[in-house]
Amino acid sequence: MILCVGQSASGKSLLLKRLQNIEFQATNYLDIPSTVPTVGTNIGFIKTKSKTITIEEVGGSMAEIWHQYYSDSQTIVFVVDSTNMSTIGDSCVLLCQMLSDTNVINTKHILVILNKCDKCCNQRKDEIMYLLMIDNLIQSLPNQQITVYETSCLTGKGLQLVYDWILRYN
Ligand SMILES: Nc1nc2c(ncn2[C@@H]2O[C@H](COP(=O)(O)OP(=O)(O)OP(=O)(O)O)[C@@H](O)[C@H]2O)c(=O)[nH]1
Ligand SMILES: [Mg+2]
Repeated sequence: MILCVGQSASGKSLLLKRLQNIEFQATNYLDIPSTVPTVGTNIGFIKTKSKTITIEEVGGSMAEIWHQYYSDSQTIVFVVDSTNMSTIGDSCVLLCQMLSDTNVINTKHILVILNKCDKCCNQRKDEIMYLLMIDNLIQSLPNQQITVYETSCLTGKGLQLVYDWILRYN
């Protein structure tokens, strides 16, 4: 099972919808499926020719109980709204808390998604990574493989990479 966490409105529910409907080659989706804030959890299934992978989102408003789901997850996807500078500090704290949880220390593969890269903004990927202290985390956690991708669930950018990562490690 993949656990998908991240702050409210970072784009987890839309990501789940996109991953279940594989048309990543699209440079621009025509549709933007509606989402509502997830209260509790939201489960999706990614079907491939050989297997079905379960992905479980736990809403951002449930951050205090994310830790209850860590031990059941094979991999974790942490979604960040990379365009919201007012929440990036909180995302950093939540990411550090998650990575220091005893049940996550054995989770080898973690994917950090810098979402909403379609939005007009001046921040560059390395600046967001600096604010999230990603390089420090990677150095301090040599037994875990932390991957970072930029995505847009609006245009589809980066979703193929996410999909390939999920298939590789689940
Ligand atoms: N511009 C842009 N908007 C996005 C993107 N991904 C999601 N959104 C929008 O962001 C809003 C919140 O998306 P959700 O997927 O509901 O966010 P969430 O992380 O599931 O939020 P919670 O369930 O409350 O934790 C919605 O209006 C989405 O359409 C993106 O890549 N780009
Ligand atoms: Mg949601």
